[in-house]
Amino acid sequence: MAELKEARVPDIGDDKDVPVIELLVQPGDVVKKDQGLVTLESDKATMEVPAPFDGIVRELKVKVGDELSEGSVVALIEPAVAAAAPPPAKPAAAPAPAPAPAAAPAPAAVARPESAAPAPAPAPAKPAEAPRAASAEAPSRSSPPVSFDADALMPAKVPHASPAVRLFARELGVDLSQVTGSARAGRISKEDVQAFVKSALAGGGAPRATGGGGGLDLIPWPKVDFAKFGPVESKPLSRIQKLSGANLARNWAMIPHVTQFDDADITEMEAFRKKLGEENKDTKVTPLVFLIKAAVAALKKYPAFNASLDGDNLVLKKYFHIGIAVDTPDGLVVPVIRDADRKGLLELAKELGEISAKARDKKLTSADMQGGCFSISSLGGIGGTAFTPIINAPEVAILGVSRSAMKPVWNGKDFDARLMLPLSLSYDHRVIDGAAAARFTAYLAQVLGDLRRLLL
Ligand code: CAO
Repeated sequence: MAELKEARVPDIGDDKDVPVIELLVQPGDVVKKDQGLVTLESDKATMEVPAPFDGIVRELKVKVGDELSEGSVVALIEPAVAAAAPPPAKPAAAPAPAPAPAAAPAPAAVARPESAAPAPAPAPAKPAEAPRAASAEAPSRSSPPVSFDADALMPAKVPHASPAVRLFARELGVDLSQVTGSARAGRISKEDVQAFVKSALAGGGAPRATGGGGGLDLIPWPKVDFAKFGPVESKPLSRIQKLSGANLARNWAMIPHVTQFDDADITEMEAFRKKLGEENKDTKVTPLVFLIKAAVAALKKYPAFNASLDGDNLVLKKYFHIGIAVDTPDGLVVPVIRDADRKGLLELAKELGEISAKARDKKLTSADMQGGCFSISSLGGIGGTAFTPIINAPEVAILGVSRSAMKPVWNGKDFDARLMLPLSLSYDHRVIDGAAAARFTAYLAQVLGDLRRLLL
């Protein structure tokens, strides 16, 4: 047999110890240059390690679950010129690793970053991963293959799924090892995760909730032939609707919601807003920017609202990133305005205009929707007097805002006509109690009623 050459992991940026999730070839396979040998999957992307030249795979040096870095040897390949003879069925024994090719640097990996398309909920910080190799050490250029705990590495125990699907599953609290993949080589798709959740909700088995939540023992979803009762048209849900629907259902089912209602007297605020609008004709200043500022002030005063549950701990955030629910033709998305505490009203107004436009033009990236601390859902431009917003997990509260209206307010002697803004604060009752929520909305109303309080 001619000299075997190594196929190594090429430059994969900063990623290290990236797990192999799929073997794309077997010993004996004829491969073309750039053909994928194995698939690696980091938290950010799925990538194939390509064959550096045409040839025959004589030995695979890795197995599913191994963690590789740049330069790790993936396979021994007999180059095509030398490999004219038909390949043996299986190599009898693993040949010793051939010396590294002198020239021929490995070609760049074909990185397939997963879709950065809008996802409705911010990603959790860094949840638990699927079982990984017991040893984190990647084979170096000269080291022999590292041995791993076979039990932790049984291929069946390492679910094949892209980073986006893993993230989606994590957000739903689904344990991927319980999901059967329907795509190529048993790979798990988003649809598989959705089907798993649907079946679980219909009584077919509960998704294992991260943090130990029990499953819902619900009766099956009613199956009705609607066409029996009149003409119907079936329209598929948009991708955003499916994603946000799954998030909303999870959040509604798993978070004990309570909604606190209050009214803020924004008569003076409105006069100031109008003045600001006249002075800054090219920036649309809506009540929402004042709400963002007031929410930041309330979050500073009541830090439990600027927090997330992490098991038995409450993670209190020292930053103020505010999610804004934006209605788009394809469904609801929640881009995040970062460091809202450091921005003035006009800067917030400008940014709000930009993210709303970006959302409606479908240009939001997943990064634009991550890291939120607290969300605001404003239906004030449309109407309504109150509603119950659903908390955007892992946040613990969300402020709903309805349309302001002139109302008679008793001043002790007479009724005054005041512009009142309805506030609806939904909160996670595991973290926040009713008294704290009432204080929070009362303080919000105070700030909105007298913006000088923002200076305190
Ligand atoms: N009371 C009275 N008027 C209000 C108001 C309120 N609370 N909030 C906004 N308005 C007015 C604005 O001043 C604006 O008036 P002009 O056109 O005369 O200036 C008009 O209503 C429209 O405002 P807007 O909706 O364009 O702007 P916004 O900053 O208030 O909101 C955005 C921006 C992106 C949040 C909003 O467009 C949106 O998408 N809202 C829907 C959010 C949603 O769907 N939430 C539900 C989630 S749960 O399913």
